[in-house]
This record gives sequence, C-alpha cells and structure tokens, in this order.
Amino acid sequence: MKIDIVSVFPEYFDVFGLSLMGKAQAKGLLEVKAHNLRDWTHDVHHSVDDTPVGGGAGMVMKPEVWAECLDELLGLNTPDVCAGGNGETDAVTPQSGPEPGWEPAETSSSMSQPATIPASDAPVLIFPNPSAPLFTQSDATELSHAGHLLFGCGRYEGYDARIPDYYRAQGIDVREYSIGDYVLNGGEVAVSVMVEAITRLMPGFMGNPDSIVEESYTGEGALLEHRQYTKPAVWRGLAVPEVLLSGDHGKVDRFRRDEALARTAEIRPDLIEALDCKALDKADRKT
Ligand code: 6GU
Repeated sequence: MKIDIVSVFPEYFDVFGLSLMGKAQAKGLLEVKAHNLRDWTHDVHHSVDDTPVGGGAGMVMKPEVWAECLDELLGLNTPDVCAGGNGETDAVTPQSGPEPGWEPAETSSSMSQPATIPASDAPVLIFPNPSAPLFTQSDATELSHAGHLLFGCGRYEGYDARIPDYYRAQGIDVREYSIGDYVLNGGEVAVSVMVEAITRLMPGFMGNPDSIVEESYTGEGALLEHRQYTKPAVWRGLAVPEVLLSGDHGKVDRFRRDEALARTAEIRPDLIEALDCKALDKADRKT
C-alpha cells in the first residue's frame, strides 16, 4: 500500500518510521510519504489560506494550492480552465469514474515503485474533517484493501468545500471523516489515527493475525473486549478471576463473553442496540 499525506507540518508523521509501521515499511508492505503543502505555492509567503467568503473568524485553506498538489500526487493533468487565481473560472464538467486497474499518469520518469506496492489500484482521497461522518472500524477494514491512499490535512478553520467536490466530479473516490466528537487543531493527529487503524489490518502487517479477530469493534457482533490479565495470579492483594486459571477453555470463553456483554451494556449501550440478534447465543441472552 502506498500512502501519501499532505500537510503544512509533515514532521508530524516522522513517528511512522517507528514500531510496527516502521517494520512494515522496511518489509516493503507499506510506503508512507509526507509532503509539505507549501512546496506547491508560488508566492514569497508560501501562503495556503485566506479569509472565509461570507465572513467569520479564522482562515480557510485555498483551493488553488491544494489542487496543484493533489493533481500531481493523483497523476491528473491540471485543466487549463482552473489555471486562474482570481476565482473566475469555468464550471467543471463531471466525468465518469476511473476504470478498474486505473493507473495514474507518471509525474516523473524516475517514478518506479517496489513490486509489493500495488500501483494499479485507483487512489482514495481522504480529508479529515470534524464535521464529517465518524471513521469506524468498518471503514478501516475497507480501506486496508486499497492500493493507494492520499490524505489531505486541513488546518485553521478547514479547507474550501470545493476541493473534495472537484475531485469527486473527476471520478476520484473522495472520503471525509471525523475521528470523534471533539475538536483538534488540524487534521494531522486524525490522519495518524486513521493510518494506524487501516495499516494494522493489512495482510502480513501483524505478527499474530489472531489478535485482530478477537478485538473490540470487529465483526457483526461488535462488543468491547473483555479485560486482560497476566501473571502473577495475585498482585498487591488483587487476584486474577479464578476461572481464568482453571484451564477449562469452555468456561474461560463463557466468562470472557459475559464480561464483554456486561461491559458493553454499561459503557456503550449504543453498541448493544446496534447488535445483530443473530450474533447472540442462548447464554448471551441471559447475560
Ligand atoms: Cl478529522 N479534524 C479536526 N480538526 N478535529 C477533529 C477531527 C478531525 N475529528 C475529530 N476532531
């Protein structure tokens, strides 16, 4: 998988060289590149934002700089009609979506990629946005199969709404996601969260893929996970639940499942409401 991230603070993403993400990159499973949006500016101040049309506080990220950057990273040709910097441009005619096996035009002759990174997949363009639908585990699962993800990090009061509109009209798969009901200073941390949630689900990323199957938020009957313990059996007077030491796998499974149900009902009743009844067994119903 190839991941491009555009930001005015690309250093935020230096941490992706660490831990499992670093290992996945060393293995050639993943290629993450952070780009500085200001590299696509032409003015002396490298400005990327402007005041909001209609008034209001703060600044909004300008579409022209973003478009030059995204056109290049998506391998699209910049249309002449959008060349003007004064906003007096022609309307864009929507085109049909990319063919299966769509391949971006090469932006430089030296652009070769390791064979492990699928280059033929159509890219997915993702904008973090606190006013967008919530990013969930099922979005992460779906995106873990993509060949190319391109994230655009907004700052200030956000980005001009025509940026995602324009790329959607070009037939690009464009997503906007929030990561939770709180406000961050910019999209960088939200993108870090999404990239980690997505990449860990890629085949071959995890040493032990079983650890993904049993997790919270995974599958039809998504519940919060049961609590975990390690040795010693008694620590500072606190004992591990006895059933976990019994060696009876049936009883251990039942105990964990009951705990997952009880904790979910208490902490996240919305997840119980959303449960598919078919995901519950007879013993579950008693819990
Ligand atoms: Cl995606 N961006 C920002 N700036 N704040 C957020 C968010 C995103 N998701 C939750 N809060």
